[in-house]
Amino acid sequence: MAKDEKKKVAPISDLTICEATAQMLEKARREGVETAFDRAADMKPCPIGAESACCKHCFMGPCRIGSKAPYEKVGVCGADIDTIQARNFGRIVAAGTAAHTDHGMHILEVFRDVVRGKIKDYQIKDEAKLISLAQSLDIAVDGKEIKEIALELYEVLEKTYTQVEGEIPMVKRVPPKTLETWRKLGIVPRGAMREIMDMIHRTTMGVDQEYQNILKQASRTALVDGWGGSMVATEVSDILFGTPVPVEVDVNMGCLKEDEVNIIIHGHEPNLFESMVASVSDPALVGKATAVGAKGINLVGMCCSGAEMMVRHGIPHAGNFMSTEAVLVTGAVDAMGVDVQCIKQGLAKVADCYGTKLFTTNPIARMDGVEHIEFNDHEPRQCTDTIVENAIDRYKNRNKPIEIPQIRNSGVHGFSHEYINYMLGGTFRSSYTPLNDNVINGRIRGVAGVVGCTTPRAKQDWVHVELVKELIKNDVLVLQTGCSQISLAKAGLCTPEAAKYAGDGLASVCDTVGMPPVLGMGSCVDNSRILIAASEMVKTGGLGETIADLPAAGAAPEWMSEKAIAIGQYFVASGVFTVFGVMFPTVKDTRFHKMLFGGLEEMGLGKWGLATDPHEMARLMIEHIDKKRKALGIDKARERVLADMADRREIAS
Ligand code: NFS
Ligand code: SF4
Repeated sequence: MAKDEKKKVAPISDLTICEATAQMLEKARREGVETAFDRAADMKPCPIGAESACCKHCFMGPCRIGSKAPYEKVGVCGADIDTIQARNFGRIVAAGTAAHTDHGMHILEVFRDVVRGKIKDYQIKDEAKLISLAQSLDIAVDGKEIKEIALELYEVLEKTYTQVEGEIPMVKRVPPKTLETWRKLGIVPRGAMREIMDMIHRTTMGVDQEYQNILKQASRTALVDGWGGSMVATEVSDILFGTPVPVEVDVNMGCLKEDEVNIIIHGHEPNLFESMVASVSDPALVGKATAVGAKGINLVGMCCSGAEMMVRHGIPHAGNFMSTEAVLVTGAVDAMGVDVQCIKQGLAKVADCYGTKLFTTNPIARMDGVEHIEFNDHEPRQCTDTIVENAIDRYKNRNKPIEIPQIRNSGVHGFSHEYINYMLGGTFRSSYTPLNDNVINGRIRGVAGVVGCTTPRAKQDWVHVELVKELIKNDVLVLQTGCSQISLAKAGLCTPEAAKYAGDGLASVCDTVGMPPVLGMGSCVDNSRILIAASEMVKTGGLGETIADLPAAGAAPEWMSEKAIAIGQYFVASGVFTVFGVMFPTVKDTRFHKMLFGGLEEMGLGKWGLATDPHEMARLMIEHIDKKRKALGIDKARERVLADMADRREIAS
């Protein structure tokens, strides 16, 4: 696979700040192995598509109408730029929502079959969470057996997906005033299947041609993701596999071990990974590994299921989305098992070059030329044991030189919203009051969710890290999920010691509690934990009546997935100012763009922002947080803190 000489070759230092990934990209280049970084350099994004100024919803087109003001050009059917952008946006949201809700529905089915005793390989791990979730949904629990409560909970949660009329169950957790706004706007979700079907229907040729109305449905669809599909995925996964509590864990490629059988699970649904944990702990399989000379079996995660296993069980994590090909270049990965979402087809070729055994496992996600071992929740070990056997076989026959970047970064992860409650409130009076108090007194200026992907369209990890450094320096507490969390973990900011990079106020809170200034909460579906934390802050009092009142903001600095847009839109519809990096699929100055970037806020929701530079992104977020503090009348408290600091300096001089 010699590289085409004419291809543009960017210096690796422009592509990533992840040293391990950079080292592997050098090696890949030496060995003529191509990755997404190379393909991105070779593929200029289509400028019309990038601005969402084209439509292929029927075959009188496809129509490219371009983005020239005053936007008079229309499609063959007459659709204008606002209709076309809104329809494209609605479909992106529907796709992202479908991914999260299909995942959630699958986990819920596993839960049902565990409760009914049909699946024996998993059990209910967190009964306390099961009971508190049931109570939060008004299910009576007194005098009932766990099984009975669990079945009732299943019946209620299933409505999240299948209900055709009414409101999804989790709206009970939404602050009343926020819910009132949604009701007024007619965007309370009915059920995921209904909303996604509606979204796809109304965006076909010749249906909804009013951008405001299309956007309303996009919000409704996104909300059924955040407060529906994703939230159920998180809550039920916690009940089945355990609710995260802080755990010290290592990330980066140095987690691979040259003298052990290395297995990576990469994907999104935790059940495959949970079964793999059981497989690699099986003495019979460990015996087989040692019999071929390995010291043991080393299981490592990547991407989102990896992030979930990291926060739940302290399983090491090798890297985020833009490192999934690079990690194979080590030659040390004996097998990689994948399930759904964010699995590059390019992995197949790289795995082939290094003799890594790559397996697809999910019936909806096969890959051309890649061996498929179907994962069945009723006999999960069949699949994961086979992957282990194959990995051992590959270890025995390793015939490629191995180069593992010796970089490991340790940090503390696993801050569920329940744990934040306990951590700040103490065992006996666990509540969000201390968090709110610290926001009100100005030690914590505000809260930011920094989440999302990495992409070859931005220098990997750089935008995440620069943004978060600036936020914490300005006393903004950062909550993290997904690939972003791994970027910060690699930068060493997920340790309590990282409080030294925070401003005085945030640092003092971190020191008192012993927490990092950056709290890792898990995978992308675990963004629902951030929604619940926001909801708790509103309910605790003192910070306004809706999520939109909170001094809070969100960001996905290096996003690339449709899922990220769905997440962004549910944060915006929940009232949060959400800034994306890289690019945004709209034409600036169109009515649709203005509605996303401002109009929605006037309706009582949040709004979008765009900034490619991390410092500009931080500025926008902090400005918004300060605006909210002012509206709450707590900006003066912060000035007092600054005056105290000045006083101290005076005393010192
Ligand atoms: Ni989220 Fe997870 Fe990563 Fe982006 Fe992909 S792994 S679901 S989509 S790339 S954060
Ligand atoms: Fe063109 Fe209209 Fe068909 Fe879209 S729906 S491809 S704008 S004719």
